[in-house]
Amino acid sequence: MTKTTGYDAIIIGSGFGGLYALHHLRDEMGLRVRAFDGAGGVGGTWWYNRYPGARVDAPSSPFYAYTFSKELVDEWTWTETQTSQASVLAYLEHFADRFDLRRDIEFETWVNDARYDEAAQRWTIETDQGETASAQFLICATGALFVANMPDYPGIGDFAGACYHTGRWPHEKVPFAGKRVGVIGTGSSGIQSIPEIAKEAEHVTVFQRTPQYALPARNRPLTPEETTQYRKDWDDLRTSMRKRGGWPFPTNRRRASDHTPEERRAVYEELWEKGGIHLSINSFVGVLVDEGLNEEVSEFVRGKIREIVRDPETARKLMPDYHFGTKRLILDNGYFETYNRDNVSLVDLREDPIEGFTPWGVRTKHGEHPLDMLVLATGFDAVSGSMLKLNPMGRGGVRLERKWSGRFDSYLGTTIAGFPNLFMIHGPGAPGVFFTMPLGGELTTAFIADCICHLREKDLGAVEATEDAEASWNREINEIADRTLYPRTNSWYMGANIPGKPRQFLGHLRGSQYFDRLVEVAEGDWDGFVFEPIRKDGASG
Ligand code: NA7
Repeated sequence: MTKTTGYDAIIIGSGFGGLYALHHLRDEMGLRVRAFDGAGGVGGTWWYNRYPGARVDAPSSPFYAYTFSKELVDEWTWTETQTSQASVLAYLEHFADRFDLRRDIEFETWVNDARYDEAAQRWTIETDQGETASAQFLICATGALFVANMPDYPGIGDFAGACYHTGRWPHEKVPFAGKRVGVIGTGSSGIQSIPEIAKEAEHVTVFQRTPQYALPARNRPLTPEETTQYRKDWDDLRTSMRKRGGWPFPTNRRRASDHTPEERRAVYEELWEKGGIHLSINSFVGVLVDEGLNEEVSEFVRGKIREIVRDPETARKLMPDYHFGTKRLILDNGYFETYNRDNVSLVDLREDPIEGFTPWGVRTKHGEHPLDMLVLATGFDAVSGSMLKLNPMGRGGVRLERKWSGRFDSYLGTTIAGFPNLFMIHGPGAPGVFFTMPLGGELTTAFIADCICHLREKDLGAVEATEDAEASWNREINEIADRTLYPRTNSWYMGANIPGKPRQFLGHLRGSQYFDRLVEVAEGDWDGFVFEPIRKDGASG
């Protein structure tokens, strides 16, 4: 019989969220904690997403980092304004070593199953290493962008060349020299990797389904003065991030109607030159709400694409036609310029769809595209995908895939009715990518920790969200999203990138308000939750 090891908490995943949860629950709370990760090292998404050109595409160095430890801020030096994947991974490795986390993480160990035992008020997991473990609490830090979306083109397996998904990139360097490379997908991963691949490959053919807005990242080295300054101001910056949706600096409160079209144009120009996400968050109030204003910014970016791309036919194919900012905003390093190279061509899949694959290339409606290598930059089954891959079994033997067959219900984005003592970090209904994720993970963990303390102090065995709380949470996040232009676009925020996935806004757009709410619930009467006493017949605790 397999031996089952008992813990207070089991954490699945060792990315930003899982590593912090392990540190906090183990070192700050003194719980017995074990973490499991299928990967060979820490990093989560950053362990897998190693494609050429991979960088943080949100407010980056030094803010895409843990905020809680001033010592950590002081001892780690970021080198560029837009952090590379290698730097993020090195940082997470440093974090794991600094807080001695690796000894409690089992790498290369997939959690194949997780079941709740109602009598024991505990979760039991089984791994692909034949191990079983149980714990009162199951913390799912399984990643918002983890399950790779593999395009289901019939016959794709007929292609005989190498084929890589950007989210599952090999650890060894992939040589492109002398190769004809096809890239399917123009989200962040495609747009970041295409310029890098084009520098080396003989030819790159980009297969584009949706043209995208991308803003120049204007990546540059961080100066020693900037580093000294942010370290000095860290406490204030941290407070500011918490108050401003994860972004530390005040954003402009200008109203578009107070300015002439020429003045507005000058603002867009200035922010375009500044680079990064400024054009999106710092131009005028309401860019993601007001359709007319959004169209003005959209047209400004289209104009920039027309200016950059020399071939008018290629520029035409690159014109985005959705509302600016309603798909994940992309920060690029020479993406549009890449189309001026002789070795890059663009296939617009809307006019020229893929019809089949041969051992030596792709066949579209209008022609053959001989290829040696395929890069699938086709994204992820985002936010809900990793939880459904785990597919835990909750109360009454109900699997999550049954519960979530029509809608990804959660309460506060962290708990699910019918799944007692289970917590998610960045689950559906949480801000996730709409708030700087490392800080979001810290704040979510604080809520989970408060909940665990409450159970311990009151001698309770289990906590569970109610279905009513889930229903009102669902209404609340949709009401917020419906006031914006986001739901009008087919994006992974809406689940629209995966055939058959229920359509639902998967995030919470007001991160600061969301974290206020978590504090309110924890400091109040745990509104929306029911607690069970420790069952005398069980083995909780
Ligand atoms: P994204 O942003 O989901 O982009 C995936 C891209 O792949 C996007 O252009 C998709 O087109 C395209 N796609 C997906 N499936 C297909 C098929 N079947 N055929 C053709 N094209 C397809 O994923 P990324 O990895 O780039 O970025 C994910 C996040 O990681 C990003 O937001 C950052 O936060 C980091 P679509 O637009 O759906 O028409």
